[in-house]
Amino acid sequence: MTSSTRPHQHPFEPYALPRLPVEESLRRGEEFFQELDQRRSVRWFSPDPVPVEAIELAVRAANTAPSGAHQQPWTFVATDDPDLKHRIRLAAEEEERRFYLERELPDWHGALARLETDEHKEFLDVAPWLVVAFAQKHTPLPDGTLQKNYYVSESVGIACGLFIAALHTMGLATLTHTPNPMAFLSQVLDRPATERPFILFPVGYPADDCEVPVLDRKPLAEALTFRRRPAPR
Ligand code: IYR
Repeated sequence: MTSSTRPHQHPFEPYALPRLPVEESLRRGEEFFQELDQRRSVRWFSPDPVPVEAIELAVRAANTAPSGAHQQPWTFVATDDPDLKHRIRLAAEEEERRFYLERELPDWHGALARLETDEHKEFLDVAPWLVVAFAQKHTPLPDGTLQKNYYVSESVGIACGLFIAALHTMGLATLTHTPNPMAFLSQVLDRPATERPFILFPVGYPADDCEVPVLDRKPLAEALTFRRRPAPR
């Protein structure tokens, strides 16, 4: 059966990608990888403004993510309001104080030591934008009922990855910040109970004196294992 005679319940349309010559395809892959390999998570931001269009473009990129049953279970809430940012900082620091100072955290302390993070989250005031990705476990439908969404974390995680990549390609830095617990973000940003905060992204240019910890990426041989069919003899 060819695509044109395949019966459909829902409208379909033809789709093709340009068939790149192999060398061109690999060249683009190399270029894309080299670009992404320059990305680092940043905790020291410049207060310089970032145009709202950059945030819109990054969310347009995120919004192309594949999602379970195409339910697109994300909302991105962006604020450049200094008062809102400060309320978020104060609430995040309160959670983080509990995390760093009050809980028993031997495992965490070991895992996080290299990052030298602490309960102070100045970047939440300094970065010109805070963007919070919310995950919708359910989506309210126009008839007032709730649609159950599938693979919500996977879908929103992929969308966040595209968001991060889009920011990077625009020369902008971010941090995947997850104050724990972060339910306060629903209150401060006035979001419905059908969605939960997923990741808080400060967005801006790196500060002039920004530093990042020296870290290695996992070697390809550890990140990728092939099980290929044996070469013919
Ligand atoms: N939420 C804390 C702790 C923290 C946790 C992980 I996992 C990190 O990669 C970094 C920090 C904080 O933001 O400081």
